[in-house]
Amino acid sequence: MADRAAADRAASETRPAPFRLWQNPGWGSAIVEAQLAFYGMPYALVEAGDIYTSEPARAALGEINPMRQIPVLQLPSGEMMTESAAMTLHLADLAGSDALVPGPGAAERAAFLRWLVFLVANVYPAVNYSDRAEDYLSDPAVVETFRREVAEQKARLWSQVSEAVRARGGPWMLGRRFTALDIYMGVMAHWQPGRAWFAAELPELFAVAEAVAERPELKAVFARNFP
Ligand SMILES: N[C@@H](CCC(=O)N[C@@H](CS)C(=O)NCC(=O)O)C(=O)O
Repeated sequence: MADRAAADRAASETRPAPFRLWQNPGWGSAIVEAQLAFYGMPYALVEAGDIYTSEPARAALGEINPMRQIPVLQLPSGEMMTESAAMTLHLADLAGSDALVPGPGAAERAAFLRWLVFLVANVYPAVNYSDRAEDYLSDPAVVETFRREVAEQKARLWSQVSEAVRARGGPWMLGRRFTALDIYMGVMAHWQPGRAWFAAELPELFAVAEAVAERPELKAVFARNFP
């Protein structure tokens, strides 16, 4: 709780904050919040509300993101940005740092880009389709079958990620180098099919998720998002 209070204070003390992040604790916005904290960039948190169940919350979010998804990040220029992978690359540029995003000359660069896009283009949609199958289908009779099959596909996708991580030998997603991919893993391992599944089925990925939440620069953000 002390960690959580410290994170809340850190986020709200600087007014006006250069960055504003529309978020809900534990959702995909945590991936971006962790990076803002990592770089020491002052930010304010805006609660998006339960956009799964509340139409007013969805409508309000729709004003700034037609996808009605979080994260949404307001940049110091006032520009609104969506898409966590784009934010990941842009924040590294703004920070002038390769601490989370291997630079063009780095040996890990190609793999970093590959798996960043894989996570947001393949795994993340499978999360949305299985969590919210009923919103994507007009025929209620097929919802459960669709949900189950997408969940199976998601498990296969995670297995692919896991094989790549195992081949690199750990302790992080890309081997010895810590990157923003580890932050993605630390957040996404909290989602369905759940931490017990990751621990039992894909221990390499679970180990990354456990370790990232313990990193001193990220501990407060993870404690706030996953109390
Ligand atoms: N491609 C987007 C995906 C964002 C996303 O799907 N966010 C989820 C929350 S974790 C969401 O807002 N879902 C609500 C919806 O899709 O209706 C990203 O990487 O930022």
